Amino acid sequence: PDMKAIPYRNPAQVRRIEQALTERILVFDGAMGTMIQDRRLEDADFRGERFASHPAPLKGNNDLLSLTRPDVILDIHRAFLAAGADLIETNTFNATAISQADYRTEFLVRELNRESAGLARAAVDEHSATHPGAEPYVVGALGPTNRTASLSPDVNRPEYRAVTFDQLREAYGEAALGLAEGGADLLVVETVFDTLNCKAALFGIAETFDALGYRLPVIVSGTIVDASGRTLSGQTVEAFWNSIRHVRPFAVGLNCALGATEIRPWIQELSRIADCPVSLYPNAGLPNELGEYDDSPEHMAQLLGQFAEQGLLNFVGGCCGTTPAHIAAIAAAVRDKPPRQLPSPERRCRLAGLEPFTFTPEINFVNIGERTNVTGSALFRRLIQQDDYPAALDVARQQVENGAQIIDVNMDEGLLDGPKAMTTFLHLIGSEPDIARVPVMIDSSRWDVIEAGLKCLQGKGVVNSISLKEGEEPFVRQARTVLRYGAAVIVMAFDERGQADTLERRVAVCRRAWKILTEEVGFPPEDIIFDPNIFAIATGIAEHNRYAVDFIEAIRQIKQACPGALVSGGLSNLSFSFRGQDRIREAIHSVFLYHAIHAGLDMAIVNAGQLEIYDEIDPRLRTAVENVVLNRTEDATERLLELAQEFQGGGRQEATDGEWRLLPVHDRLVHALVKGINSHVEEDTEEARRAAKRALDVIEGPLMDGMNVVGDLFGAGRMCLPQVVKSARVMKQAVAV
Ligand code: THG
Repeated sequence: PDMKAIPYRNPAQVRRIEQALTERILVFDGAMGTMIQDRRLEDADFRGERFASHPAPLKGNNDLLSLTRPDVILDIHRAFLAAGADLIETNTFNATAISQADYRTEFLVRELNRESAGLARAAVDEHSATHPGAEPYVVGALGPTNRTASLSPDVNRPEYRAVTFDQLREAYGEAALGLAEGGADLLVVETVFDTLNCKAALFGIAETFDALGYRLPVIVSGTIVDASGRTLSGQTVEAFWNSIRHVRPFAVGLNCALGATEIRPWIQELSRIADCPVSLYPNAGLPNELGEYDDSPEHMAQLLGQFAEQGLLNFVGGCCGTTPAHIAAIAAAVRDKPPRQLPSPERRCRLAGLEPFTFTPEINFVNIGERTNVTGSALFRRLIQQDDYPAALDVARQQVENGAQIIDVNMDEGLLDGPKAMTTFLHLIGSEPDIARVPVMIDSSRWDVIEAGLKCLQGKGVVNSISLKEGEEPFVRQARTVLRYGAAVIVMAFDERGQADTLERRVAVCRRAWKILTEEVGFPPEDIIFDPNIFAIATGIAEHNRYAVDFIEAIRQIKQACPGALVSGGLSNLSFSFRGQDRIREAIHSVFLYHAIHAGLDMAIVNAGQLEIYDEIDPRLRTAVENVVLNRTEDATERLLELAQEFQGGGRQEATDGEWRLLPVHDRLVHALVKGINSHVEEDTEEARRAAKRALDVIEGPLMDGMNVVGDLFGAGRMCLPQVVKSARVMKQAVAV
């Protein structure tokens, strides 16, 4: 079930925290890691007696100190409580099976979390006993692990991942269980550098709450790593928020990486959009050459005090390099400042790739690229069957270049291993920032393929589709799962009796699905997208003549009957009877869209490169098509067939290589490096080499020039890490030549 459906373990305590948040800014503690470092502990401290003969080095396994030097951890908690922290974090930043594997201590994970929560609990209870009226809380810390689910650690194998969604989900579930058992009051998934890791964490935590029968408030805290304002895996702040808001976190925030100075624009952004409390605990500045943090308590307190003044904060604290002195100064600086007021953003379908995509009223129609579909494109099918993934990726890239705002991916071909093909393709897309920019629609009639796809999406995508075809039970189960993965969903107008093909059935089936989703599952209405079936018209069968008009009228009625929901359709289905006659097909699509958008159609799966403008269709053709689409005359189909003879063969070409191919070779190489395009790099490099005296001149000339541009753009925040990784891949290829 949806997280909200499970009760809090301690509802009265949660209400007290919520009340406090309306009155003041709550203060987090400072850094655990750098405080431990200052104690200069030796391997023997980490081992204690219990792990004296452990077969691997243990120095640096800070989380283990909760078992072997609990006195050190307790002292740090006490110091932060004395400094005025309202919330202290457990010493569990690396206490997941994935991170503990470095020390071969995975078997300790549950105990580490339980004991660390217990230590923090003891410190908090001791503090409350001596400070009447104070009620500090224990926040169970869940770090990012040392692996990333959306990026390949190997530039030569962009489809490879060092960790899977399921491994992360299990590891976080186990850690959360230990934290809950040890008495944590809240949890924080922190220092999120890869939102897919975070989504897996939130999934695993939700499963643990299911098993426990209660939940704890969960805070999610991301980390922005560079001047481009993106996470390590390339998402913007708003895309990050869109990708995790399905769990309705208790608070969302930023921590680590940057100091308060550099983080200002990004916390402003988050504060503007998040409809839950906002937290911030930055480092004490950026690390210096020695890896130390230099911002003084006064400096940090002054800046964070300003942020508070501007109404940006609900929680504040410190990350790496912050000491009890920093926390005391910060607590003093925010003490009398009012907490941030929560905004009430409009309810909208908010998706994300690396960038956010919101269905706003200003966007009256959204293109979903249909070409990355093995059943819908002979070319794409051949490329996937032949394992030519680079060329298959170009199909996706072209869709985006041609204006697709979302891309539909379908691997439903009998001879393919669907889950594997979906996973490989989505991993590859993940390494292409100019494609991964947009949200993905996972198109399959197989649930295992859909679920495999969901495990690859860092952003917020769309499941295409679920329906009442097999009855309510699987429908509800699948909808709950989609919600837990954090995707929007297309619901086909399909029930136990089959596909709805009349106006009445289309509306009735959607209305029934809508009631189940909103009342039983708790699915946000704005994330429900109905597809009332676009069927082929002009087939010669009289019953098919009403399909388009009925669809258009169904849009109006569905939007009335299901407030908040969106409507979509697979546009190219409509013109199947004119296969091969692209000009006619485009005219049919364009006329249909003109009327359907007017009736409220929000989006459609289309060939993004082939959308004719309504006003530019030859008027004779347009009238003939309109008669067919709107079913205005008995002989409309025949008339159009006649006209088709005349207009046939006028389809337009899809875009090919850009004009950059006409540039001199130096500029082509620079362009390829900056854009991360490897399609011509080998021949261009060879051409440059032939013109140069030595191969080294090519490296020191055009290639370094290109990388310098990349460096400048990155420094200026105009490129993000995944783009730079692509440039590096092209560079490597060129140097190899
Ligand atoms: N609703 C939803 N999802 C869908 C559909 C829908 N997904 C699949 C499909 N219908 C939408 N996608 C396409 C993709 C391509 C074509 C039609 C629908 C198409 N392809 C050319 C053809 O068959 O003539 C292929 C030509 C080629 O090989 O290049 O028309 O309705 N929710």
